[in-house]
Order: sequence, then C-alpha cells, then structure tokens
Amino acid sequence: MSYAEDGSRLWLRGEMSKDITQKIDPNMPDDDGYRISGSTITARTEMGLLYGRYAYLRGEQGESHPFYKLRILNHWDNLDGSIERGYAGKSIFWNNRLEIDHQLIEQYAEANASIGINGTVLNNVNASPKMLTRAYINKVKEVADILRPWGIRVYLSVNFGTPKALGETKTADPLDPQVKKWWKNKAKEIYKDIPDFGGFLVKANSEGQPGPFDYGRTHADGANMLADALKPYGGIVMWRSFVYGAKHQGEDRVKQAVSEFAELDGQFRDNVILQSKNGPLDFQPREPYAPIFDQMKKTPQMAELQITQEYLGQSWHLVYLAPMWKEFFSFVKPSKLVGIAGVANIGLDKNWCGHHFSQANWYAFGRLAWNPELSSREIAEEWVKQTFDSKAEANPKLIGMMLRSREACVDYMMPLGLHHIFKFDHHMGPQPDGYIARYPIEWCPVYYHRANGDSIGVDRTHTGTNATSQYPEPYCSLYDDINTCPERYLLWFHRVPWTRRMNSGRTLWEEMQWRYNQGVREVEDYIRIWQEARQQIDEQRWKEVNDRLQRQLKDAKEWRDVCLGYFGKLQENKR
Ligand code: GCV
Repeated sequence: MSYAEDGSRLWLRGEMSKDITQKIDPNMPDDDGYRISGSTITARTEMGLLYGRYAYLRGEQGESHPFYKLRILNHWDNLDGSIERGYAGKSIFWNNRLEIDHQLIEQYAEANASIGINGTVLNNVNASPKMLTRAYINKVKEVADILRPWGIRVYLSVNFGTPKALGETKTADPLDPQVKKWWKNKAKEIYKDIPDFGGFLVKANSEGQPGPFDYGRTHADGANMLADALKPYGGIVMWRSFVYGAKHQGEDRVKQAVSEFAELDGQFRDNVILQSKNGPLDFQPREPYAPIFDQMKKTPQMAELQITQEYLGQSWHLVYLAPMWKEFFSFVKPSKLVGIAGVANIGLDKNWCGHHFSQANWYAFGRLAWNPELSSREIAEEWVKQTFDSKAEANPKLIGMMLRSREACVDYMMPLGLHHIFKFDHHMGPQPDGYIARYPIEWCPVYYHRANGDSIGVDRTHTGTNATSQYPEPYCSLYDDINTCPERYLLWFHRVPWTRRMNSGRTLWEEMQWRYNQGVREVEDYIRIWQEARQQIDEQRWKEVNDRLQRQLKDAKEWRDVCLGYFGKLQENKR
C-alpha cells in the first residue's frame, strides 16, 4: 500500500513487509485474533491474519484478540447525501444519482479493517422508508460486496413505519399479521442478496419517529417483531433507548430511558440488543454514565458513542475523545456490554473527517472496540506515529495537547456539570438564555441550567427529580449528597448557590470564571505548541490544522464571554 502525501492520507502508513510469514492455526481461540512473533503472524482465520498485518505495521508483538464481537460504525447518512450531524462533507455512500464510488468505499473499508471495525450501519437512524425499496437494497448489496473482503458487515437503520409509509400495509402495528409478514418477506429479500447482512438499527418513538407506541404496543413488541423476521438468518436488532417526550413526557429527560425500558427487561428476544448512549442525556462533553446500563439485567446491551463531535466543537475543534470514552468505561465495565457502536465522523472531505485530528477519534473508537483496556495515551501515540512524519512522533507536546483537549473543551463549554446550553438546532456555540416556546422544553438551554441571581443547576436528588435514585450504590448516595458529589457533576445533580465554597476555596461563581478562562488558556497553548511543531508537519496539514485552531480559540472565548456575561448579569440584577 502506499498513501498519497496529501490531505486524503489517513493514519495508515508504510509498505507491508514482503518478509512476513503468515500461518493459519486452527487451535487458536475461536475469533479473529492474531499472534505476532518476530515477522510471523499466526491466526485462526483469514481476517485474523489481516488484522495481524496491520498490527505488525503498528509495531505490535504478541497475541491479541477482539474484546467485542460487534464493533460497529453508525452513519447518520441520509439518502440525499446529507449527513445528520456530519461535519466533513456529504455522504460517502449516498447521493441522488444512486452511484457508489467503489474506490472510495474500498479505502474506507481498509481504514476500518486496520483498526478492527467489523460492521457499519449505512444510513441515518432517522431513517427514510425508501431505504428498504428495491433500488436501495441493490446499492446496499453493492456496498456489502466491497466491504466483505475486509471483514465488514453491513447493517441498516430502519424506519419502524416503513411498510405503511410505502403503502404496502394499512398499519405498522407490530402485532398485525400483515405487518409481521411484510417484515419477514423483507428480511428474506435482503438476505437473498446479502447473506451476511448484519441486521437492523432502530430509533422508534423518539424525536418524531414512528414506533410501536403509536399502536399502544411496547418497545419489546416492536423489537421482537423485527427480531423474529431476522432470526432465521442470524440477524440482530439494535434497538435504541434514546427516547424522551413519549410515554414519560414531562418527567426529567435524563430519567426517561430507564422509566421506559426497565420494566421491559427480560421481555426481549435473544437477538435484540439495547443500544444506549454513554450518558443519560445526549452526547454532552461530560455526562455521568447512563444508569440504564445497570438497570437492564437480562437484556444484552451495546454502548453508542459519538465520534462526530456534535456537541464538542464539531470538526472545528481539536478534541480527542478517547479520555471521555475511557471515563465511561471506568463506570460501565466493558464486559457488561456485548458490543459497541460509534456515530461516524466520516464524509467526502478530502481528509475524511473535516479536521485532521478528528481522524484520531475514528481511530480511537476502533482501537477501543478491539481492546477497551488500551490507554488514551497509547492510542494517541499510535495515531500520531502512523499519521505524521517521524519528527512529529518525537514531539511529546502533541500527545499532551490531545490528552488534555477533552477536559479543556468541558472547561470552556460547560464546566462543573453544566450541560446542554448550546445554540438551537446546530449545537455549535452557547445560548444560555435559550428558550423558544414552540420547541419541546427539553431542547431549551434554560431547562438545563435554571440559573437565577441566587443559584444555578438542576436538583436531581431525592429532593428534586430523584434521578440519582436510578443509580446503584455507591453512586446513588455519592451523587445525591452535595458534599460528596464530585465537582465535575455538581450542576448536573444539584442546584447550588453562587456563593458556595468549592474545593479550591473559591466560590462557585469564581470557580466557574476560573474554569472558563482555563479552557481558553488551554487552546492558546495548543496554538503555541502547533507553532513550535511547524517544521515537523507537512505544510498543507499544518496550515489546515492551524486555521481550525484559530477558530477554536475564537469559539472558546465566545463560550466564556457569553456564558459568564449571562450568568454574571443574573447576579448583578439581583443586587
Ligand atoms: C439522529 C440528538 C441529535 C439528533 C440525533 C438524535 C439521536 O438529538 O441532535 O440529530 O438524531 O440525537 O441520537 O437520535
């Protein structure tokens, strides 16, 4: 392989050595793992050999096995080529011409295979019913055929109302015999073309999507009906728990998934997996872990992480996400999950992800899906080494900048447990005074900070919404008590007077000012580090990253000035 020295280059680098020896060993554990000893790669399967070859390029030695069987990217790509929360151009799969770029998809496949990703959902969870029509299934087959040699299965997001929306049934009620039959036939049609098709991902009764609730049925009724259709072929249903505003409308939004799903635990077929976001709200720069992972005892679960940085500066900010995902794994043991999904940040942009450093998040997702024990630092070091030239590899400041970048983002966007004070719709930039009467209240920033001249934050303890009660001990008590709640979650769980003394000795208001400023200082530091690294990076990528760092600094200052301005005013008005 060789990779052009231009912006399209991904992390992959180096020619595969001609001297490697490859051996199949049927006595190795039954998965796609590999063993590397010197220049000999041994594996049980051909895929294991492929993974081993990339590991060899990374300089690995020894034996390694995939932790998760399901290591899946979720593309939120629409059939017209746009991407929901996509910041790197249009879809690599879909365009109005129904044309698949084989060479591009092959490059995508190789990049994924090099980090062990073995599944991909080709379309948005806000799914178009058209996805399951003949013309599109033909295209899915075309993509599946390109991905197969790289060990990647295709999956589709499905709109629960598809048969009705296409006018092929009168209803989409999951208990209706015609509806069941329609889905069975559809599964048969898909598997005829794509025998290794992975299954369906479903967003139902969430943010306006149709679902079983429309017919007085439960999520289990809906998921099981699809699971039965896929079962004969070995397919799975990944049913999302990201629901609010339906059955438990009016309840604290962060509680609604547990309220809706806990009572259904044990009712799902064995080929249904519940897929939940890492936090109980929505991919904020920092959330406590989602308690649904503890509440569902009998249902297999997957975590959904967001690689595309919807709430973390999109492709404008350098924010390395591995530390955030490792934080999640420090609360939810990797072994509790049967798989892991990442909402992709990939588009037609020449550098694939918009920001060169956003590639590191795609890379980190794959590496953690293979081995969640890897540290953020190890992954960052691997990525820098394979992405930039050797002079850059030797620069520890680049790694340091990546490792600090998530915490810095939290500081300049939403310190101390603040959350969801983003501008409406596009979620870029602050809008602390955000309230629009015609929108659901759960979209309005004021719902989340509830600041006035005295206090700020949401009381989610036993005296408030009691969201803390959804956590097991020790977290329930820890978070419930303002004196033991970690400061990083303070304003998530508590309503706090501005005058409260923090661990630093500063008042809450002073601490907040310190944090916002600290976030800005960090970005100023990235710019210094990047300046110093100029000779170590090729001119094109250096400049493209530099431009985005300047934008990041401007945005960090905007967050600081707008939020401190707004919260400061509230206190002034009180005096
Ligand atoms: C795909 C958030 C995002 C939506 C997304 C939704 C989801 O609300 O802003 O764009 O829709 O999450 O995960 O379903």
